[in-house]
Amino acid sequence: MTNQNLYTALRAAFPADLDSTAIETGDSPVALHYTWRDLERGAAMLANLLGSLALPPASRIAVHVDKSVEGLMLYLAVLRAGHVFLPLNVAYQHSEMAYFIGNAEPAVVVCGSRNFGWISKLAFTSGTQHVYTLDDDRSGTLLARAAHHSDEHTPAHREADDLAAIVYTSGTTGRSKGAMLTHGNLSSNARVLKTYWGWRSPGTGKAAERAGGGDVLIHALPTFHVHGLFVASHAALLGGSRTLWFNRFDPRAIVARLPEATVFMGVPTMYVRLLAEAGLKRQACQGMRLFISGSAPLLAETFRQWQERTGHTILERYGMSETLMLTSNPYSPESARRAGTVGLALPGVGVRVHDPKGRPLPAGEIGGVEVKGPNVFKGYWRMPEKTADEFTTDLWFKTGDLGTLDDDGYLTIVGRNKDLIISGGYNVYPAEVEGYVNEMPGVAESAVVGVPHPDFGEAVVAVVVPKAGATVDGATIVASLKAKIAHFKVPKIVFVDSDLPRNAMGKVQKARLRELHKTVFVG
Ligand code: MLC
Ligand code: AMP
Repeated sequence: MTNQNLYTALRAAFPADLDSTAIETGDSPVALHYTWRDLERGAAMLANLLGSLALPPASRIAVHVDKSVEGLMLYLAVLRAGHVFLPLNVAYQHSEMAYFIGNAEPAVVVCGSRNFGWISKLAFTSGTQHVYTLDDDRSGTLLARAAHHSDEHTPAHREADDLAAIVYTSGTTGRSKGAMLTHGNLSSNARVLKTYWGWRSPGTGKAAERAGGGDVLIHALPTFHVHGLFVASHAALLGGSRTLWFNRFDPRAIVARLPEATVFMGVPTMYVRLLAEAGLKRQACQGMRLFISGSAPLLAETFRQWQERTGHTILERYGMSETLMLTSNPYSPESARRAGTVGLALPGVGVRVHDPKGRPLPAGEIGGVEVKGPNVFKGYWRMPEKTADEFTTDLWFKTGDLGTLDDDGYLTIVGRNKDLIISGGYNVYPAEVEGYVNEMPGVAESAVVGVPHPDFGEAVVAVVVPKAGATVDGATIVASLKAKIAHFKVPKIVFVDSDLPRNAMGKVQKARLRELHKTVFVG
């Protein structure tokens, strides 16, 4: 049987000239050039280090590090060694990490050296045997240990159905769920996107030179979520393309490098911030062939402004951690990309819209978006009941998004039937934040909602009701929350009120709160 390990597919796409540049760093003090051979050797050494630990197959390797090329090599090494990559947003703090480590029981944890004290304590207490550090300046114990290992490694044999990664997505009720993604999920989606988005491999010889060489991707997304880790990295690796790599998103630095690139992927907030740069002009984008947006709704206004300023039409696509990419606006012709829609079902992916009773809805009607395909995950880690709840009886996955299909098959996402806020591409579950606010002294109850924000699309705000006789102060609540949870989840404003609007059943009317506060950021 052929080895279905995703690494073997990615490695097969490396260009023949292994000494050509695979990744050039855009924001390190000095530009670093990583060749394809460097990626291959670095990942081999790390895979051999993991091999030396004699871990059981499919051990979870939890990674809470700042973005770096070595972090990407670690991802490749985990695939190669046949273990399961578990990326964690570096903004997560103690209580969030305690849950992830307790739930996933990783065999290895890799964290930044500044977080080693508290994370190693959590990990060792939960039974993890190995904790390494990795910083974004190529320092840390992980690389020091890996340096003693061979730079040759044969990828572990894996079937398409074997686990490659677990990506935690927050739960509407209760705790986060780990979406289990297989080698087959990741490689099928990567192959489809490579073809659908017309990825250009560098190739060799005169024909390739005439065609202008291969794609150059600007990678400025975080690598702890599916957009940056899978969609962007796999596209470049499978395309054998050069990457201009940014550890942080700095719009000015990116505009300065656009003339050298051909593809950019970002969340809508990134497009809004790029538009605020005076240097973003048609000329800077002359060599670009594709701008892709996803992870959150792209405003039609941003779509149009981008067309006017750059002459390019953003291609919007739609996906989820559980399903990878589901739909995309067409690559060609550009005029077929429709603002406000997320495009057509990708090849091999089924998309349908059903009413709450599970009946199919005709074009133009709004209902729950359900999907099927080789990209759809295997289930939630150790949550078989939750997994079963999220699939229909005919095994379509219920995305929790509300949408409508038009006669041409274009999907428009109009809302969500899950209580979720998407702020700058990060998901925030109100119930989780409310749980922390409600525990604070003097708080009787609270409601957390998302309201329009010019930069983040949606911003988190909270309405807090004090206990009788108590006084609470918004700024104190914000400060206490910042000590406990990832800052992107913390409300940008906390309103204090005497009660919350409720319906006849006593349920908090979040729609009314959203309406009440909808202009706080957008005047
Ligand atoms: C940062 N902050 C945010 C925020 N990002 N607040 C709300 N929402 C956000 N998205 C806050 C920080 O907590 C911090 O607060 C302050 O802003 C400055 O932090 P920063 O790190 O300097 O922010 P910045 O670099 O400006 O980050 C903005 C951003 C980032 C847009 C570059 O949010 C980002 O990379 N977003 C992309 C997320 C992503 O990749 N999503 C894909 C998910 S996968 P304080 O209080 O500390 O000052 C998915 C599936 C799919 O959805 O379809 O792709
Ligand atoms: P995540 O849990 O981080 O994988 O986020 C997935 C969610 O992001 C989806 O269920 C959608 O609600 C949202 N999403 C992703 N892409 C888009 C898009 N292009 N337009 C609107 N919402 C999107």
